Amino acid sequence: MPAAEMSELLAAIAQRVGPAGLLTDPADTAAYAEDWRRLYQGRTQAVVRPANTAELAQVMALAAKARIAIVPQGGNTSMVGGAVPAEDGSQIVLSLARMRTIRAVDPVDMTMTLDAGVTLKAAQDAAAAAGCMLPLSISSEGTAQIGGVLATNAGGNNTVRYGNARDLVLGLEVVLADGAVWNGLRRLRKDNTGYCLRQLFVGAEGTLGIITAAVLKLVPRPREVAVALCAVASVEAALALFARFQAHDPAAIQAFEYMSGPGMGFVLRHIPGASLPLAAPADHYVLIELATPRPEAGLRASLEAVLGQAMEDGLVADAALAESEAQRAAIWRLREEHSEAQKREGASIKNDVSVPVSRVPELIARASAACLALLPGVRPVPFGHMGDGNIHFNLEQPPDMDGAAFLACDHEIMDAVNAVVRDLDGSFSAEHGVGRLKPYMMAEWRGGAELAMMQRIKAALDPAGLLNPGKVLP
Ligand code: 2HG
Ligand code: ZN
Repeated sequence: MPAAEMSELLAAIAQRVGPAGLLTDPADTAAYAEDWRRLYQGRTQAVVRPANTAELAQVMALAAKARIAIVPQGGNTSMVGGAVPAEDGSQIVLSLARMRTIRAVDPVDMTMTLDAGVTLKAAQDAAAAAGCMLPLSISSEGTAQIGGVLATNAGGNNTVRYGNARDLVLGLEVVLADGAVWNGLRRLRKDNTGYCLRQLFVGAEGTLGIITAAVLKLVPRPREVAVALCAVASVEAALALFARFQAHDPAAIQAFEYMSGPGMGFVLRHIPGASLPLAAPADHYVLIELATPRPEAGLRASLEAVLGQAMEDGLVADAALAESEAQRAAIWRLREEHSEAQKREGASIKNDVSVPVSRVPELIARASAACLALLPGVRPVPFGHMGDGNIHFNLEQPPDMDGAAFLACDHEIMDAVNAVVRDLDGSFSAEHGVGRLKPYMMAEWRGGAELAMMQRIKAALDPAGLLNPGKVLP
């Protein structure tokens, strides 16, 4: 777009959103143009930060008229470059960060209605203050915002029990590519009135419309929570332990997370204050969280019983049970700091993949062998949500290799892992989405009728291709 037209557009936008709503100084916009992993250094002439849906809708109408592309952005925690603008400076970033009102929490309906820019942590806290729980938990929840969490259909630690973000959405408010506002903020448990439009926008990564507010389902707040960190004999032992907890009391399992020895080692090395509450480091770990809203359920005794038997049977070598909220948080921190610790260790290639739960051991064994054959010295760091089959099969650079040279192998490594995933009936993206990193995989994995339907939906809702171009679709 010629400079004169761009400054005319920005002046019109400034009129609608005021000085607090528009950043154009490169010093202010730089942070919005780079992703958390630093895979992409984009450039943008403006970051627009509307204060409410009405302002945002006006911005979208102006952008549509000027035919300028919009990149919606929440907490900018994408692992696949889903919220970065292109390098050529042709796209405007639309930040939802100023839209952070919690509109209502209703403990009878068990719902909350909130703006897209509320962080997931703030939403969880508001639900807890009303005696409920928002059962979505991800490592980046302090920064990630509801709009992004929904646009990417985030999964996280509690999927094993409550499903993904998609399963928690009752209603949405969405601003469309032309600036029209769809108010679908219904909070009904039953509503069969035609196509389920809200689910189109969940997981579309901002390519079909901008989510500006949502109604989310809440669940009863747990009365008892029991957490343990275990050293387990192998990935197979971790799976066997999961099966035992399922047989014992499946409704109590709230999280079942796997971690490897190398991943835990990075956390202990790089994260200040992290310490292992076990006698000795191990090659494999499991974090189990049980929770229930039922009174006097005796979860702690359940945990001890299952783990005690598993120790006798040689599945578990050692276990630490949290005795306090502080200990529970410290155990969770060992898991949640995995990404940060891996980043501090060096360059990494991520594979956010899923397979049927029963095939997780095979995934880890075969993908490790495939990557080591391709690049001797590479360090597999598998971890993640074993209870739902989503493993972050990440690779850390060989210690003596240049980081950039390692990252240049990303397609080769991802393709090798994906070949195993495909063989195990899995998916190449379990919870992080497709973003800018993986559209090239779409034709192979979702080609034919499926991709054609996606392209027709995109063309219907965003005919000019102005919403988050270059993401999701090849
Ligand atoms: C997690 O489960 C996140 O902690 C990030 O999904 C995973 O860094 C990763 O690959
Ligand atoms: Zn994850």
